[in-house]
Amino acid sequence: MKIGLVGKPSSGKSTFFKAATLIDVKIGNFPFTTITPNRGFGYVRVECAEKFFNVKCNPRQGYCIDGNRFVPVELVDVAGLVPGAHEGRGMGNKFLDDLRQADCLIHVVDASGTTDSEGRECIEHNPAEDIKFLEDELNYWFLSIIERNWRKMNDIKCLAKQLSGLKVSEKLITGIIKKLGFDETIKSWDEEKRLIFSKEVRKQVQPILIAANKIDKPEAGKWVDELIKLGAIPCSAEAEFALKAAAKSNLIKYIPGDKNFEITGQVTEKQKPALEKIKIILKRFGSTGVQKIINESVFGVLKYMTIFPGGVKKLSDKDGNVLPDTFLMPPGSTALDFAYRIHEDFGKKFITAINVKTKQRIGKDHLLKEGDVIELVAGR
Ligand SMILES: Nc1nc2c(ncn2[C@@H]2O[C@H](COP(=O)(O)OP(=O)(O)OP(=O)(O)O)[C@@H](O)[C@H]2O)c(=O)[nH]1
Ligand SMILES: [Mg+2]
Repeated sequence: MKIGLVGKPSSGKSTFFKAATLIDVKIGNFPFTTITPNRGFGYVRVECAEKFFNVKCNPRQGYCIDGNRFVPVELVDVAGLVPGAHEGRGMGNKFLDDLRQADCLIHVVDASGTTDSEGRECIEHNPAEDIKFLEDELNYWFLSIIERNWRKMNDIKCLAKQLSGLKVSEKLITGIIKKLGFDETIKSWDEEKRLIFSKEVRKQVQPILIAANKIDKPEAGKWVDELIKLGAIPCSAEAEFALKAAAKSNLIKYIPGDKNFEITGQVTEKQKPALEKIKIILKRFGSTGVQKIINESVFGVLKYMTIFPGGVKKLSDKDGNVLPDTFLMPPGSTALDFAYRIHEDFGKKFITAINVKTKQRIGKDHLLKEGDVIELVAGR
C-alpha cells in the first residue's frame, strides 16, 4: 500500500509527511523545498483484534495504543507541481515517476489561501482553483506515459505493456474502452480521445483525496467550507506534528486521530497557548484531520480492509507475540487471496480457513471483511 502526497509548492506536503511519519524532512516557506522525494511509513488506525479476544497484542510492524492498532502504509512526498508542469514549467512533471507505484494520491491544498498557484506567499488565492489544475497536470502526466511510443502501439496488449508500471492491466483498459464507448482499434484515437482515456485511467488507478491543509490559520476560515463541499477533508499538518511531538516528550497523552488530548507533563508558559490553540481546532473540526485523511484514503477511497492472521487455539506466533501481524487487503479479497498474500505455498496448498472470531470454517471463496482474524489450514 503506497500513498503519494501531491500539490503545488508550499501547500504543506512535507509537513503532512513529517506529521504522519515523524521523519525529520526539510520544510520551508518557499517553493520547491523538496526536490528528491521523501519516503517513509505513516499509519492507518483500526480497531485492534486484541479487544475482541481480551488480550494484549505485540505488533511486529506499527504499534497499538488502547486497542487502536496503527498499521503501516508507505507515504511518498514529492516536489511541488505548478500549472503547466506538463509543458516543463516549475520542476516539470518528470519527478511524478516517483509516484508510479502509488495506489492513491492525497492532494494537499493550502486552505488558507495565502500562497499563489506557484507556492509564493500572497494575500488571497482561492484554493478551490488548485484542485482543477492539479487534476489536469496529473491527467497530462498519464497522457505523456500513454503517448510514449504511441506510434508503435498497435493494440490493447501493447498499451497494457506500456502502462504496466502504473498497474494498469489489459482488463482495466478493456473496461475503460467499453465505458467510454471507444473503438478498440486504439490507433484510430485522436489526441482528444487519448486525453479522455488518460483521465479515466488516472481516476481508476490513482484516485485523489483532497486534504484542505493549514486550517489553523485564521485566513482558512474564508475557504474551508467551500473546500469541504468539494469533498476535501480539513487538516492541520502542523497541529498534528505538534501533538505527536508533545506526546513523544510525555507532555501530553494523544492518540493520533483523537479529538482530544490530555496534559500529563510539565507544560511551559510558552507551550500552553499553542496547545490551547490546537484544542480549539480539535473542537471545531473533530481532529487535526491527518489521521482521518490517511484512513479515508485506504478504507474510504480504496476500500481496503485489515486482516489479522491468528489461530483458534493460539493467537501468537512461535515467539509468543500475540496478534503480531496485520495485512491490508484490497476489496473483494477472499480467504484464498489472503493465503496467497501470506505465502505462495499457503495459497497453493490451501485446504480451508477458519474465522477465528466466530470459529466458523470458511471456504476459499469466502469474502473477507474489516477486522477478520483468519486461521489458514494448508496441506503439506
Ligand atoms: N500554519 C500552518 N502552516 C503550515 C502547515 N503545513 C505546512 N505549513 C507551512 O507551509 C510552508 C510550506 O510547508 P512544506 O511542508 O515545506 O510545503 P511543501 O508542500 O512540502 O512544499 P514544497 O516542498 O516546496 O513543494 C512551511 O512554512 C510550513 O511551516 C499547517 O498545517 N499550518
Ligand atoms: Mg516539500
